[in-house]
This record gives sequence, C-alpha cells and structure tokens, in this order.
Amino acid sequence: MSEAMRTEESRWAFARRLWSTLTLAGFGLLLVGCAADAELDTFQDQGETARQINDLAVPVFIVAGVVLVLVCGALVWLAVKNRVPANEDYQGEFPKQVSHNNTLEIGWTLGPFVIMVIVAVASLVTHLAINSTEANAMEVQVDGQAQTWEPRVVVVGQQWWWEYRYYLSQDITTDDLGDPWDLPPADIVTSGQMVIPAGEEIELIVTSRDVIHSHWIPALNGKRDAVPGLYTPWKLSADEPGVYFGQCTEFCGLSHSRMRMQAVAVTPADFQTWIDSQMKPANLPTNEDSAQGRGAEVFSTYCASCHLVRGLNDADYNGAETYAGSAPDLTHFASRTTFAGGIFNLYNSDYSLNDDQLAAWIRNPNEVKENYANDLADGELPRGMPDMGLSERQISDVIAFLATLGQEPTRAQILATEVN
Ligand code: HEC
Ligand SMILES: [Cu+2]
Repeated sequence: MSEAMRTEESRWAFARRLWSTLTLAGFGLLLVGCAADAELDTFQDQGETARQINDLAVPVFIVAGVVLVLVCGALVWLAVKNRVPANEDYQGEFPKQVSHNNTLEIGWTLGPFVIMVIVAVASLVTHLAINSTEANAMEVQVDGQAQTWEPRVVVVGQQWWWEYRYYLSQDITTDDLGDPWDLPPADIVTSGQMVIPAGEEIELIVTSRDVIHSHWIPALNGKRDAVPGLYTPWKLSADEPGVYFGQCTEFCGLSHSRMRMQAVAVTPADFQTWIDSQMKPANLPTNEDSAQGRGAEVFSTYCASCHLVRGLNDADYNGAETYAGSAPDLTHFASRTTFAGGIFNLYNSDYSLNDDQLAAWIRNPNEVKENYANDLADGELPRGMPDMGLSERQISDVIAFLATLGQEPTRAQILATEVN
C-alpha cells in the first residue's frame, strides 16, 4: 500500500469516527431535552397564558411535522424511483416530464394557503389573548387597612439579577413610574423571587436598568424582553401554589447564565401573611457588642452605599453605586431562600443558614459568580458586587446581621425553592 493511499484511508476512518461522534453527541443533546422533571420545560404549562401558548404551538408543531414528513418523503421517494445512472451512454428510459398539471398546481398552492390562513388566524387569536389583561382587583390588607389591589408587579432586570417591586397602596402605571433608574419607593421590594397569589392573573411591567434581558418563567408564560428605559406589559398566573423556575433568556454579559428567578405562588392567605411581614422595616439589633450589632456596623460602613435595609439607611440611601444604579434590597433578605440571581441556596436542607455559601459570596463575589466589579478604570461603575476585602471576623458578623433580616422561611419553602 502506498503512503498516499494510507493517508487517504486514515482520513476516511477519521471522517467516519467524527461523523459517528457528532451523531451520538446530537442524539445525546436531544435526549437531555427529554428529562421528565426539567424545571424549564415549556410543555408543562401550569398557568393560563402558558396553556394558551401550548394550545397554539403543539397543533402547529404537529401540522408542520406532518408537512415536513410528507414533503421530504415525497422528495426522497421520487428521487429514488426516477433515478437514472450517471452514464453518458445510457440508452434506457427517462422519467416522464410533468408540467402544467392543473390539479397538482392548484393543489399545492391551495393546500399551503389554507394551512397558513388557519395558522395565522389561530396565532392572531392567541396573540391577542396573551397580551390582554383582565381586571381582577383583589382585596389586600396594607397596614391594617383593606385595599383593592390590581395584582401588578414591576419587574426590573439588571446584571445579573431580577428585582420585583410591589406597589400595593396605589394602582401604579408606567406614567407613575418615571424612568427605571429613579423609581418611586415601593411597598415591597424583593430580588430573585417573585411571590404571587395563586389563581390570580398578575400583570407585569417589565424593564431593565442596563442592557436587554428577557424574563422567562416557562411554566407560567413565554418570554418578554426587558429593555433599558422602556416599560413592556406582560402577565403570568399560576393555577396552584408552587415554585416555578425561570432564567434570563437574552444574553446579557458575563453571568447571563446565572441570572435566574423563581415565581413562588402561595394561597391568598399566605400571600397576606407575606405582605404583612414584608411591609415591616428591618428588625435592628439592639446590642452593639453582639455579632449582629457589629454586623450592622460593618453593613453601614461597607454595604450601605449599594444596599438598602429599610429602617437602617433609608435616610441617606440614594440608589446603588453600580452601573445599573441598583443592588438587591436586603431589608427582608433572610426571608428569601435563594440569593445572587437565584443561583445559591440561602438555607441548607436541614433548615440552617447556608453561611458557607454566603461567606464565599461576601468574601469575593466574583469568584463564585463572575462579574465586572473589581479593578475598574477610573470613573467606571461596577456591574455586580465588588470584593470589599473584609476580614473573616467582619464577614461572620455581617452574616449574623443579615440572618436577622426578615421572617424566616418555612422548611417546606426551603425545600421547594432549592436550587442546584
Ligand atoms: C458596589 C455596590 C455593592 C456593595 C458596596 C455591596 N454590594 Fe452586595 N450586591 C451588589 C449587587 C450589584 C448585587 C447583585 C449581584 C448579583 O446577583 O449578581 C449584590 C448582592 C448581594 C447579596 C445577595 C442579595 C440577593 O437578594 O440576591 C448579598 C447578601 C449582598 N450583596 C451582601 C452585601 C454585603 C454584606 C455587603 C457589604 C459587606 C455588600 N453586599 C456590598 C452590590 C454591592
Ligand atoms: Cu439577563
């Protein structure tokens, strides 16, 4: 065997191996998409809007699939059936040439036309339905006073976490909001977790403070872009109490894949309880010499330029010194069960505080979630939380302080919201 032939042969062997590897990898990826309990499965609708989307998408997928199989099948079948050897001396018959066949021409014009009209009408109907909102004002107690509240949440994306703002005492509209860098104070502000009453349609007002993000909680609804400076209406609802996972779906920089969120749907009674506790200012430590007291001091020195703890630094809080001008409101930090864009568990499954993870975060955020917040050029503002060079003592003190902020979640809540 000549040298040239051998190389030729090994090239072929390589190509074959490459092909089978790629095919296997392709099938692997396909199967990964089949996990029965996938958190971001678009086909497991658990709310009205998600259901309406599926009622449109599934039949359209099926019709498109049938058309694909018919067209490709006909193509392959005709090609095989009418094959003629690539041989200039071929003397046999050539396939019959068909043209100007009225039945065929009308058929393959009208068929697709009818299918497209049906799909277009169905799409339009669904589109209008998922973009319309209903008036479903519900009764809530705010500071002991009954209020009618049209369930509405202002959703703000920034690198790399979601903020949820609740205005219970007024029927907030985009006109009242002004610009997203200077929103009016809200009754309740959370991050990463949006608590909603189950069975109610929740109107969302979606915006961003830096780059374009996209809000997506697939069990409850499709995606909606969060565009800086623009307010876009959206809605979602959950049929039953439960936890519904989401993920930012517009590439927004370094930690885009670690920008997650959860909708936590609760019963109306639990929702009221949640409102009552969230409306309270922080419970501040009274003993300055306790770990919590020293932690509050650390907070005031190192953290108050970005984070708000209502009752502690409202007076001189004027937004965060970050590119987006915002950082999570920590007034009720310990009432949430995940942190840093919904990627870490704040509690262990034995109900204790996940202080290892929290310490790692405060020690150097960039190491556990990449950001762009350290060693910046002059005048450049951080995207994410910087490493503040605290001592281990300061870290454990500030954690002791953070642990006192907000009503502790229940064990059921901790287990249901666990992320991995
Ligand atoms: C320069 C502004 C800035 C300073 C100063 C700062 N942080 Fe942050 N912090 C942020 C930003 C931005 C985030 C959101 C980052 C993310 O999720 O990617 C954050 C997130 C957090 C979170 C997670 C909150 C949540 O709900 O997800 C905790 C806890 C936290 N910071 C604690 C602290 C503590 C403690 C200090 C002081 C020692 C501090 N931060 C100082 C900007 C700051
Ligand atoms: Cu994002």
